[in-house]
Amino acid sequence: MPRAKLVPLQTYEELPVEKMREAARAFLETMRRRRTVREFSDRPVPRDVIEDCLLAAGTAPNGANRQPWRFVVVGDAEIKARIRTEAEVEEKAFYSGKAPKEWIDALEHLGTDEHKPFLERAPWLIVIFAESYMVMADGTKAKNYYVTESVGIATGMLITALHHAGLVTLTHTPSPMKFLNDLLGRPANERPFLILVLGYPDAGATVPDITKKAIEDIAVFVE
Ligand code: IYR
Repeated sequence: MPRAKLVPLQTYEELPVEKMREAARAFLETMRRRRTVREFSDRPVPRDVIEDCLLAAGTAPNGANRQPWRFVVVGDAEIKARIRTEAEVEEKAFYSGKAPKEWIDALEHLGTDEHKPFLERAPWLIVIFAESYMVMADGTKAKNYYVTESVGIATGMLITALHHAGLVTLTHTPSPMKFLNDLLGRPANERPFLILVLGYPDAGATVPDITKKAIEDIAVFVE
């Protein structure tokens, strides 16, 4: 059995408890300013910023360090338009009968509908794929582990990185999303996970009047 090669942990930085408190609180305030935005400006966002945010996402903990994600970053106007067209076909079906009434009712306060102009207007769409398995050089398949969890964590870190960089995002999940494989030429081992729309908010952008749960409603401490 090959033994693991372990090296000293050199990157960890401890904070004195007071600084820890300050850091936790400051980050909470930063995160509380994050809002999902549906009205995007068409102002360009430099590619190198996206690359750094993707590298930050790529530091995510994940199953067996397989890093089972693939980010397809679409800035091409024609491809964005095709994604919009196909997504709106799915969304129209969703909103006009496919989705159960209970689901439609749950979305009502968000003001969403089948029109997705942001898919064309935002400067970038990051189409996130989850690699269900790896294909080795000889064509054999190798299983990946905790794929959904891993890609979910990386996506959360990407959203956080983009927010930290002063950009806004929208997590968009047309259902079904299989058309994204064909449109973007992705192989069968990659499953579309979600579309992350990113850019600047449009002038006068509005957001739903919603709040986040309190600590006692999201956590239980067992001490
Ligand atoms: N995919 C649809 C519906 C939708 C579903 C959920 I759950 C949301 O939180 C928001 C929207 C759409 O994009 O409109």
